[in-house]
This record gives sequence, C-alpha cells and structure tokens, in this order.
Amino acid sequence: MYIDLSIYLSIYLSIYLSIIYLSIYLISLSNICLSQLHSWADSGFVVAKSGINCIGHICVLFCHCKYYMPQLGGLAYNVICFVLYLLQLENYIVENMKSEMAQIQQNAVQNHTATMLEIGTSLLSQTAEQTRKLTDVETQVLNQTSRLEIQLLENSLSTYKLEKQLLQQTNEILKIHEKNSLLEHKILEMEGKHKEELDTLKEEKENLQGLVTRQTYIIQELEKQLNRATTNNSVLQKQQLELMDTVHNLVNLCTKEGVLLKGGKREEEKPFRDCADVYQAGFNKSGIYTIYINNMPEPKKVFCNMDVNGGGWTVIQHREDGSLDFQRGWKEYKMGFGNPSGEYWLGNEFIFAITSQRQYMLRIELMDWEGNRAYSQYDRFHIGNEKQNYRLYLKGHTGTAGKQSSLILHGADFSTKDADNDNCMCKCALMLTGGWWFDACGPSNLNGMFYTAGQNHGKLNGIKWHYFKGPSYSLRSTTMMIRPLDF
Ligand SMILES: [Ca+2]
Repeated sequence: MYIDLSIYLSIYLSIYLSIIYLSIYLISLSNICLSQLHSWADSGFVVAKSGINCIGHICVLFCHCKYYMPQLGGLAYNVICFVLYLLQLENYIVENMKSEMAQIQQNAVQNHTATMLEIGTSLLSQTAEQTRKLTDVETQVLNQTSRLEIQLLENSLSTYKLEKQLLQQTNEILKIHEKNSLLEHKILEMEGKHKEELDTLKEEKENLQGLVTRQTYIIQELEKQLNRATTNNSVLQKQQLELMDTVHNLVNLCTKEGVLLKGGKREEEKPFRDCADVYQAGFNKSGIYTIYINNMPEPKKVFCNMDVNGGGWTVIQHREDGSLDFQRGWKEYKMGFGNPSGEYWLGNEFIFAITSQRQYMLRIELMDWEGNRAYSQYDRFHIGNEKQNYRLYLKGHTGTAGKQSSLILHGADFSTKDADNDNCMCKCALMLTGGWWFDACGPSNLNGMFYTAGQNHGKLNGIKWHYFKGPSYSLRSTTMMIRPLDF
C-alpha cells in the first residue's frame, strides 16, 4: 500500500515538473501569439476544451501556434499531444486514486486507530501496573508509618514509665534524706546524753577513787592496830608457850625418869631432830614438843601429830579457824609465825633445815566445810635455802584430794607479797594473798584468805586446793606435816 502510494506520488510529481518546464518555455512564446490567442478565444475556437478545463486555454494556444510558429515543427505538436495524454492520464490517476487514497486513508486511520488503541491499551496496562506499584508503595509507606507510630507510642509509654520511676526515686531519696536528718538529730542527742553520762561517770569514778584512797588509809591504820594487837597477843602467847614448854619439859623429865627408873638403867639423852624422833622416843601423843634441828642455834617448838597414818609427823603448817593472819612478808614466812598449839607457819628456814637432815615425805590433810576429809601425800619433799628462794622439790604424789597434784611437781620458788618469784607477769602473792610456791599462779594456795562457812564459795584468793574442791572453793582446815622416809 505504501509502495503504491509512493509510485503515484512520483508520477504525479514528474508530470507537474514537466508542466512547469513547458510553461516556462511557452511563456517566452506568449508575447508572439498572445493577441491571436485572445481573438480565437473570443470567437470560440476551442477544440479541446471539454474535459480539460484547467489547461484548455494552453492546449488551444499550442495548436494554433503551429500555424504561426512553423519553426516549432512536429516536435512541439508531439510534445503537446504527449502533454495532453499526460493530463488525461493524470485525470485518470486522480480519479482512481481518490477511492484508493480514501481506502488508504481509511486503512491508515484504522491502522493508526488500532495502533493508538494498542498504545492506549499498553499505556493503560502500564498505568495500571504503575498504579498497583504505587498502591503497594503506599501500603508499605502506610505500614511503615503505622509501625513508626506504634514505636513512637511505645517510646512515649516507656518515657512516661521512666518519668514515673524517676519521680518515685526522687520521692524515696527525699524520704531517706528526711530519715537521715532525723537519725543525725537523734545521734547528736544521744552523743549529748552520752557525754553527760560520761561526765557523771567520771565524777563518780573520782569520788570512788577518793573513797578507795580513804578506805585504803583506814585499812592500813586498822592493819597497824591489828599488828600491834597481834604483837601483844604474840607476846602473851609466847609467855604462855614458854610456861607450857616448861611444864611439858618437866612432865617429860618426870616421865623419862619414871621410864629410867622402871628400866633400871639410864640411856644417853639424844635431842629430837623432829617428831619422828619424839614418837620413836615413846611419845605417841599429839601435842607440842621441842626439837633440836641440825645447824639451828636454838630449839624449836613444833606440833607433833602422833595419830595420822602411824604418827611421827612434824606439822609445818596448820589452819583451822582463821584466827591468824597469813598475809605476811618474806621475813615472817622465813622465820615462821603463829602458835604450834593453833594456827601457824613453822618458817621456811626451819623447814629447809629439817628437810636437809634426811629424806622426808610430805602429807597434807584437808577438810571442807561439809566435813569431808582428804589428803595428798608426796614420797619426797624438801626445799632449797633462802638464796634458792626456798624452792620446792616434790616426787611421787598419791592421796584422795585429787588425782593430780595441786602442788607444782616440777618445782616453784616461794613468793610473798614483798618477794615476787612466781612465773606470772602479775604478783600472785598480792592477788591471791599469803606466801606460797606460786607458779602462774598455780592450782593451790593453802596460805590464802580464810573465809567462813557460806562465804567460802567463788573466792579465788581463799584457801585453795584445786584438784580437791575446784579453783574458787576456800577450805575449812589444812595441815601440812612431814615425816622421815624411813620412819
Ligand atoms: Ca610475778
């Protein structure tokens, strides 16, 4: 269809080009035959006028010009005829072409419409696709927006909660501050009260210290008075003892003379070194006897126990009623004090001298406030001299006053309130009273304070024999006595 159309168009163009060419040529001739042409035209001399309206005048012109321009010859005629033919052909073509062109145009319009419809459809489908995509995007955007809104809401909620918590914390902190203030106030009050109490206590302490000082002074005065009284008493007792001794010696003399008279012969008199000698001399009654200890310048009166465990015991310590003060110094414990008829301490110097004569054993008789009796016995006993602080030496413990020995078996020096020879950082003789072989301070002290019945419990400074009655029981009576091992 397009090819045919182009052919027609080319033909049509070539015809018009030829006509233009010829027109240019003939114009040159127009001046020659213009007048003739007009005259013929007026007379109606037109042969080829019908059907060739548009160029009828030109055809007539050329036909008539053959007469007036013979120089044109047969060629011009032929050309004109050919032109006429071409005109007729053109007319035919135009006629034919009208329907075909209409058809072509219609087809073209249909094609164009179809194309446009296709394009429209395509555009519509593309638009629909784009619309769908847009819808999707919009949906996504909406979803995203919703999520963001939800997150925003959640964040707002979290923020609200945090704010609430913050507020609560702030309130609690405020409360704590208030409590702290209250506590500080109370502490200050208490400090004030404590300070007042402390001041009061200090005052009381000072008062008490003053009282103690006064009491100590009074006690010292009383002690002095007591000492004076004791001295007086001792003098009287000494006189009494001397009288009794004299009487005793007289009795002994009478007895001996009686024995001699009875035996019919006189034995050479030997001085008694201890109560064992006395006993072996025939005196089997407990009482006071005079003995002559080796290396001692003067005789010594002692109490001889002739009853316990076969008799012959020289008593070196005895307590029974608390009538004698045992809180004494080194010199008194050295030389002894008290009365052999009652409570007394023989004296470390005498004990040393006796136990230096031969081997001795020691027996300790005890009685508690419930009337129970017990004893501790040692197979060996002697003490060192004064330079050795009258150190204690013991061996072989037996008896009923405890399975363990309450005297220090490994040895201990003698201590008094004015001679601290114990193994304690403290001064045992001052703390526990009396003179004794203290360790640190050890489980016994038979020279401690005498406590009466009912007062004897819970007394650490009493008459103590730990393995018999415990550490704080003060005993009722004690007797320490020695006898030769070979008695
Ligand atoms: Ca000490």
